[in-house]
Amino acid sequence: TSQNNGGDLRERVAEELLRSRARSTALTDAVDEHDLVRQHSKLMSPLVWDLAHIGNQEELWLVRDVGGREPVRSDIDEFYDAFKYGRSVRPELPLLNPVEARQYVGDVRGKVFDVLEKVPLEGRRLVENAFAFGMIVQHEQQHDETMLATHQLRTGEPVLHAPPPPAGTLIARTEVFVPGGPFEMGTSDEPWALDNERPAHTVHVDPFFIDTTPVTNAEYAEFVLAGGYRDRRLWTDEGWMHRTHGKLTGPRFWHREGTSFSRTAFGVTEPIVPDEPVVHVCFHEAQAYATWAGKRLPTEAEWEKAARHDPATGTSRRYPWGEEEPREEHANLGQRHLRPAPAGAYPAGASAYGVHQLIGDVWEWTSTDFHGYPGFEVFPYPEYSKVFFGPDYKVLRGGSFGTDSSAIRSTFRNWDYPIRRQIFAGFRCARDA
Ligand code: AVJ
Ligand code: FE
Repeated sequence: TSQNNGGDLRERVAEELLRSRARSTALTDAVDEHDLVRQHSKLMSPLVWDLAHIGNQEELWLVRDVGGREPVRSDIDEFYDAFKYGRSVRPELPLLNPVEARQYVGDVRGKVFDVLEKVPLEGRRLVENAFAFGMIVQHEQQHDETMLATHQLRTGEPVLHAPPPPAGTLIARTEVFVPGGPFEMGTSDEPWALDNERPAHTVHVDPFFIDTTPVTNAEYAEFVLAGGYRDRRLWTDEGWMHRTHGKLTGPRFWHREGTSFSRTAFGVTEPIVPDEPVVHVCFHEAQAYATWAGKRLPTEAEWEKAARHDPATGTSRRYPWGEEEPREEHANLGQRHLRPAPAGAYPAGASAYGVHQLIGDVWEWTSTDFHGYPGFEVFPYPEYSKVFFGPDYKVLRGGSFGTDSSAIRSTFRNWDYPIRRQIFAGFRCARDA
C-alpha cells in the first residue's frame, strides 16, 4: 500500500540522511579549526564553507520549500550561494565559524527530520518530495567528495585513514568488442536521477572496442618515460597550450626520481602501485595518453553502452552488474578505501560485455561535451545542470572511491573543465572497430 511505501521510504531517507551526515562530520572533525577555515587551494572552498553550504541547501529545499517552515537563518543565504561567490573568494566572506556552522547544520537537520515525519508521500507528492530528499542526500555526498578532494590538497600529517582496497585478480587486461546498434541511454524512471540523466532515449553507436579496465599507473608511467609530455604530436592545440603553461610533467601528486615514481595521497608518500588506475590526470593528459596508445577516449554514449547494455535482453541495466544496489564486492565506493583498487579487484562488478570497474575507483573522462539529452527539462532549477551545458565542460562517468553509492549509477553524469585534476579522475581507452 502507499502507506507502507511511504513508511519504507521515510526510513530509507532517514538512514541516508544519517549516513551522509556521519561522513560530513568525520571529514570536518578530522582537522582543527584553523584547517577548517583555511583555503587549501584556490580551486577549493574552505571546508567550513562546504559544511554550512550543505546545511543551507538543505534548509532551502527541505525546510522552506518541502516543509513550508520558517527560515532557520535567512541572513546567510547569499554567502552560501555557489553562483554569487566563486570558490576563490569564499574565504573573505563573513562565513559562519566552525562552531556556528556545526550548530547551523544541526538545527536545520532537526527540522528536516520533523518535516520528513509529517510531509505527505503519496501520489504526485511522493515523486516530488521523495526526489527533494534524494537530491539533498546526493548533494551532501557530492560535497563530501569535494571535501575529500580538499583533504587531498592539504599538507601536513595524515588525518584520514582507511583499510587498503581488495587485491587485483588476473582478469584479461585487454579490450572487448561492443557491437554497433541502438541502446537505451539515460533514464525516465530512476527515482533519484537528476535532470541531466533524463529522459531515456535511443542512441545508435557504431561498433567499437573498449578497455576492460581503466589505464593503470604502470601504463601511464610508460607514457611519461617515453616522453609523452614532450611530444607535441600527441596533444591537441588546447592540450599542448595547457601542458606548456601549466608545466605539466606527470599526474598531479606524482614525484619522479630518475625512472621511478612516487605519489602523495592524503599525507602519505609512497611508490606508485603499478596495477592501480592512474588518478589526478586532466582531460588533456588522458587524451594525449590515448593518442600515444593508438586509441582514443570513449564517447559518453560508448561508455554508457559498455556499462549498461545487456545484449541478451536488449535492455539497459541500472548498474553494470544488474539492478541491485552496489555492495562491497561490486565496486570501490564511499571512501571505504582512500585510493582506487588494482585492476581486476571487482570481478562481481563487471558489465555484460565484461568491462570492469566502470563504477567506483576513478571518475572516467569521456570525449563528450556536457549537453542536455533530447527532451531535457530543467528540474528543479537551472543551476543544477543547464547553466553548464556547452563546450566548456567534459563529461566524466562512473564515480570514484570517494563517491557514495547513493550518488552514482550507470546513468549518472559528472562534468568538469578539461584542465581540472584535483578531482579523482582517470580514464580508460577505446577505439573504432
Ligand atoms: C556535479 C560535481 C559538478 O560539485 O559542482 C554540488 C555537484 N552541484 N552543488 C559540483 C553540485 C551543486 C557538482 N558536480
Ligand atoms: Fe552545492
